Amino acid sequence: MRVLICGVDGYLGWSLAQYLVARDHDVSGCDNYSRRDWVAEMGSQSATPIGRMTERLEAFRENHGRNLMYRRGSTLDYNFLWNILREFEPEAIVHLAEQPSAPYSMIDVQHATYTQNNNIIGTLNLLYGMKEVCPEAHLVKLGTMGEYGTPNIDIPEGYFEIEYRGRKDHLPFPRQAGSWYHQSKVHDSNNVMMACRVWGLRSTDIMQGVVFGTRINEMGEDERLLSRFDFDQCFGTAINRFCSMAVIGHPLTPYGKGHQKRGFLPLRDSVQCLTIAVENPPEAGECRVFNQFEKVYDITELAWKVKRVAEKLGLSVEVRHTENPRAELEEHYYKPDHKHLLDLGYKPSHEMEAEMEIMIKDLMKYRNRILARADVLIPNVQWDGSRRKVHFLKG
Ligand code: USQ
Repeated sequence: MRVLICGVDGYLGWSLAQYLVARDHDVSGCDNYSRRDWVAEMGSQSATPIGRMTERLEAFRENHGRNLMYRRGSTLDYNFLWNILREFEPEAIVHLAEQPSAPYSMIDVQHATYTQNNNIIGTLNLLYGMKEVCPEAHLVKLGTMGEYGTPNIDIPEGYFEIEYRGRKDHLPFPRQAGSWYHQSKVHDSNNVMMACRVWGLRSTDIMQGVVFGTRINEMGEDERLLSRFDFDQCFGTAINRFCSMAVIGHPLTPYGKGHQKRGFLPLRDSVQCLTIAVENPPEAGECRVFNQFEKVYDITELAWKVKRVAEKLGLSVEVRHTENPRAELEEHYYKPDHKHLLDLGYKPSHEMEAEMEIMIKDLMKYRNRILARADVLIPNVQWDGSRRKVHFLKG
């Protein structure tokens, strides 16, 4: 299948390109390197060294025996998008080209409007481009589990049956995001749903949980094929941050009471699930929703798992709760469904601890790169708009 990945230079995009090509798909990609700029703006860098795109493409060709067709450009540039859709004639488009950080979107009004403009307009351009150039293609759009928030009832996959004043319907489940970033994905979901309903496009909206991990098997031993791995307060996700902290002897930082629950999945499962979605397109006009995660965990439980695994590897690790910079429930009910991908053949790859062990061993090689930017680990982006560094909590 011909697959176009928008955002191919990112954490998921670069990994997915390799996973797809190993399964004999023709892969093309575009990116404008925003992720590199955002992380630099946070004063940080990827723990894994990331080469220039020309070096990455060369390594890709040498190791996978095929070219990754690449164009530099932004989804905000409609002419650019229109032209690459014409050039690549994709049968599936995986849209990962968005600003993915909740804290980054909460820094101030400029970062909030930047995030919503980038994400919502980029997606709208893509929907228009598909309508004009390749209306039969399948859009695999990366959303987030965070669109649903943390309601006090079970969360279905996108839609639910509702009875109201004696009548029944099948309707989108309410979305209650907790950051301008997550809210941008809610707006995207609404726009994608409308494009399917009104223009007959086909789409899979992926409500993805928190991803962690340093590698997928297809990267082999060539360091140039590794994906980026961020650990700063904005672009590092919880387990990735905890593992980075463990390798440099920094305390692990569950926020507040630390009983926030989220769905998590390793990088290798994320690319497996996205590929399953690509290979099983929905009917024209359908906007299908998949909840994509392996299992729900409590944040403190994860910090203690990282501590146990790291200590087995000879590291000495402390878990210390900090003030919570976010406005979120710290103890709550959380029971989302995640059946559709399992029904299509998703097989979770590893136990959590085994994946953490791989990560910590990988990160020990890059310990100095994390140490050099250790000051980005403690957050100072507060949900109330202030920029006060959080303190460790007592006891
Ligand atoms: N957390 C801590 N300590 C830390 C870092 C995070 O307790 O040092 C907590 C956060 O407060 C939050 C949870 O861990 O309750 C998850 O935080 P995160 O930074 O790992 O993930 P989040 O901000 O929710 O966003 C990430 C990705 C985003 C994706 C989302 C999926 O950055 O792109 O959409 O995970 S989900 O969380 O299911 O919405």
